Amino acid sequence: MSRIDLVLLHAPSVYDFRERSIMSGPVSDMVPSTPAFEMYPLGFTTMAEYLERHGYKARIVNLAVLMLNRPGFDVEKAIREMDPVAFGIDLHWMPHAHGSVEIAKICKKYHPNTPVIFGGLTSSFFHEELASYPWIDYVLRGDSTEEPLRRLMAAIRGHGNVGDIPNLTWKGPDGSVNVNELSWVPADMNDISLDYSFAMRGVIRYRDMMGSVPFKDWLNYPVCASLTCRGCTHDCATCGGSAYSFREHFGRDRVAFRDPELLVHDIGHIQKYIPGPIFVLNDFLQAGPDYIEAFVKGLGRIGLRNPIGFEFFRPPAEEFYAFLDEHLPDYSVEISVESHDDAVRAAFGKSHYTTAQVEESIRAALRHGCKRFDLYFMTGIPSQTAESVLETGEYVRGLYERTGNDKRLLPFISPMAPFLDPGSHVFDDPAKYGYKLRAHTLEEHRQLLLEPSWRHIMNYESDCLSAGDLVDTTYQAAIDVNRVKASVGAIDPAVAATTERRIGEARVAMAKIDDIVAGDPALRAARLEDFRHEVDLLNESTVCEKSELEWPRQAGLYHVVNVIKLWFSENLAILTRKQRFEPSELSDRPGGSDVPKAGA
Ligand code: B12
Ligand code: SF4
Repeated sequence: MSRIDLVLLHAPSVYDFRERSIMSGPVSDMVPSTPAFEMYPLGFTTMAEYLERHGYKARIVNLAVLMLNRPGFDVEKAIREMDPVAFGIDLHWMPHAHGSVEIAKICKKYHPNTPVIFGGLTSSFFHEELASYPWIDYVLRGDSTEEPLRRLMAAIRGHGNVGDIPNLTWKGPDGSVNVNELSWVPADMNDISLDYSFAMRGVIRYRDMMGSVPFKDWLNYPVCASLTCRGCTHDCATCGGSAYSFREHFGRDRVAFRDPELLVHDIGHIQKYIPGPIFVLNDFLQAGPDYIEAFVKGLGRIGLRNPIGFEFFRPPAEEFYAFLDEHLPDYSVEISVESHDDAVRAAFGKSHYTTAQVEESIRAALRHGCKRFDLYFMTGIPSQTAESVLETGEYVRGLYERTGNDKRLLPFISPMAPFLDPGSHVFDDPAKYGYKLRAHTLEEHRQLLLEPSWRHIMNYESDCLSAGDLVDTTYQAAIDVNRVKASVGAIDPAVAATTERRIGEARVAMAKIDDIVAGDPALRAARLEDFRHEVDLLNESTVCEKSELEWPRQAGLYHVVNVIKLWFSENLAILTRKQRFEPSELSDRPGGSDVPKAGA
């Protein structure tokens, strides 16, 4: 049996979240994850696939999902029993600042000589601080690390010198931190593959259903993502993935697109195995008319049956929706408009469209077969006041009236939380945007994540909206939007009533936590502990019911047959030793010396 080269570990936001009383609030309500932020970056799949293509064995272990789904799951034991050549841990999103570093400590505790590699956008921003921790040996910077990672794995195997690897920050034998040039910034995304059958093969190889799923409820709601590009043409002030952030911190001055034919192929591949909705991330309209035509016609050509959803960074025009309607039987749209107020949206960095244009676009989409239109509002934006947030409910009521109370329209509101993105305009120059930062370094953010409620965890305060007002007005606006949706029949009245009750309870809990924090510090831990069970019950689906985000889906015989085919081919490969993997639960111990040659 051969040894695994790289185990990619995804940590929960806070490592020991199962033992702590933390009222995370609505921070993850708009994404499929729970507040543990258990979803791993899409890049885990592209890196693992790339390594395998070049002769290395890689495995994804989603520790966060295992901790959520198996209450008795022992993280230390699982890591102790692994024995890869190297560990890779993502710190892509800032909310993983605590969990990722704690997992690195455990890796080093049981495997002091095994290299620990970090990567992701947040790692790229805090690379020197990360590499100065004793538990982290390497940080790969930038948005495209597949090839630098391959070279690093080769160097770890003794082929090549770490000093020559682009984008690498590394610790020398004397503990010094060395920073190589950030020069690996591919102009396109064509040399990688977002292949979901890789994750499914992992399930078959390791007989481990749970360890590689993207998020907790994925088996019930198998939504898949497809990535159009890396980088962004827009420059929103609070976004750590804006044109500015990519240029200043991640070495990219042009967006890297995936060829539309390859994207169509990726989606065709998903449809073969998975019945769930497919979400096309990053607005493909950024790529221009030829790309748009090739992509949409390509989807029509493969006869796409899965529901497909698109994220747009500006409201499309009527002809475009008509074009989508002509080629796609089941499409949905989402736009983050942030605020109904044009001035607030402009302060956010989205001055390139108006509310009136958004409304026109919604009506056009609904006229042309759009199955569902999700509209996102946000609180905590530069210049946004409490009054402005509280106008949202009324605005949504009027919007429904102007669109014939169409139930396919679904607005949501949530806070910009828990953090302002590192590397965004607002993080780099908070005063200019009317913010005060409560944390600057990674270590300061790690400590904030242990605070007892999202009000205390947040790394910023706006001059226009105090932390207390942000919490209160967000909850109130969420109640208002929820009531409007129920009144037009866009959501079930029972679901709306549950949401309203939960928001009410969340408000009471937040006030109680503030009370505990303001009280005797000696009693704080015990009083929070008494409160833990209640807090845990309030931590999911606060400002809306999670299922409201879900699009319908259906598994057919076609998918079952293809999964069975995959099962047979993968097992046949194992039996004929084309690929040799240990089908144990989480034990990757090597059983012999048939380690493959590093592809260098
Ligand atoms: C698509 C997207 C999502 C998708 C994620 C899909 C997925 N599973 O990856 C969804 C919509 C679910 C999402 C959710 C969130 N997102 Co988001 N998202 C984006 C977006 C629009 C594009 C990301 C992208 O292009 N990724 C592609 C590249 C960069 O990443 P990748 O291929 O996955 O990974 C490569 C590198 O990052 C690196 N890498 C990553 N991990 C590792 C690990 C190792 C060991 C190594 C070596 C390398 C490495 O190498 C990979 C391969 O080359 C960006 C904005 C932007 N323009 O970038 C925001 C962005 C990344 N998201 C952001 C945030 C804050 C979030 C949320 C925390 C928001 C929230 N509060 O709910 C959640 C977290 C979800 C979770 N973990 O549960 C911020 C991050 C800022 C920061 N530094 O923290 C961004 C920058 C902007 C924003 N505010 O939306 N997001
Ligand atoms: S918020 Fe969206 S549109 Fe704006 S810069 Fe970030 S990724 Fe681009």
